[in-house]
Amino acid sequence: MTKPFSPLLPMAYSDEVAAAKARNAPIVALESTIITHGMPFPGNLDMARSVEAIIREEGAVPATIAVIDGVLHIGLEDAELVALAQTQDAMKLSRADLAFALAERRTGATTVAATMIAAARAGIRVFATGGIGGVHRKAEESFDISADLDELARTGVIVVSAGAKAILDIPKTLEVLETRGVPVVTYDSEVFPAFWSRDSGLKSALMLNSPAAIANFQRMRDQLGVDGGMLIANPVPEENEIPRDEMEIYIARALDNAARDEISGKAVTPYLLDSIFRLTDGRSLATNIALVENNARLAAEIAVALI
Ligand code: PSU
Ligand code: MN
Repeated sequence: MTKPFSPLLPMAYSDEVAAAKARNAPIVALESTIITHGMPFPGNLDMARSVEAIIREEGAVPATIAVIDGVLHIGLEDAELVALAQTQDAMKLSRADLAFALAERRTGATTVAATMIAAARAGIRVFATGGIGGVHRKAEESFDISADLDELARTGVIVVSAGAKAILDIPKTLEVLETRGVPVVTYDSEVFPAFWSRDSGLKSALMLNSPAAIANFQRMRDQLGVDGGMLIANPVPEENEIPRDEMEIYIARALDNAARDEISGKAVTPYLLDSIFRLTDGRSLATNIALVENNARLAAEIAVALI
């Protein structure tokens, strides 16, 4: 681990990321909430390791981001990854509380929003995740809209995801992204994907089919002075998908369970993912891992194309 980046900001690079920065090599940021709150152990650790390996295979360097004992880590050593994957009480950090965890010397995992903030601070422009948070179903009653959407509007990081999680209201999520001026680019498909399924039933607004074209689009945004992030929606590979009709049955049941258990706030997304994991006998987890791996590969290709 290298020395903190600034005496005031407790931020530390892994050796691998520090070396990559020194030689200006492509780096891909990875979030950690998916490890601590998105998947059970040991599948979460397998996923975290295989995603890092895929990024290296593609010629880029992985930077898994997390807060450990009040230090913002940009890249984790393997022992740190192993420990984080088994941590029971990590905070789930977003824009509101990332600095809180640092100030109070806590341990926490970063969501899409917090990972974007950390990546931008570390000069990393590409980030791979599973699915972003968004507008929840019945948001008109609960007001539950993920801070991920606002972050995409304001922070200049390219986020590669498998679309929006199908537990959300996808049409409303896309409306908010459009309102906030976030480009949503579907990779190599005419339809916007729905995480476990390739087709959300919605047409994609923008489509590009090569990492070079995505890099080129980003360069043009930079030239224009249009800041903020963009969302790349990368459909899960066909052999790993669970079709939408089938997923809807599990999602409806998971939502019923959440309502019965009066789940709210930060607990909603982890609760629903866990509930769906049980309802599908673990099949949703295999799909989840496959789509994150697929996103890591594309993100690495984009990072390489951007150099
Ligand atoms: N995608 C997954 N599993 C997850 C998440 C995304 O496959 O656990 C996490 C991400 O960190 C995302 C967060 O930023 O869920 C959204 O949470 P919320 O809806 O509370 O903003
Ligand atoms: Mn929420």
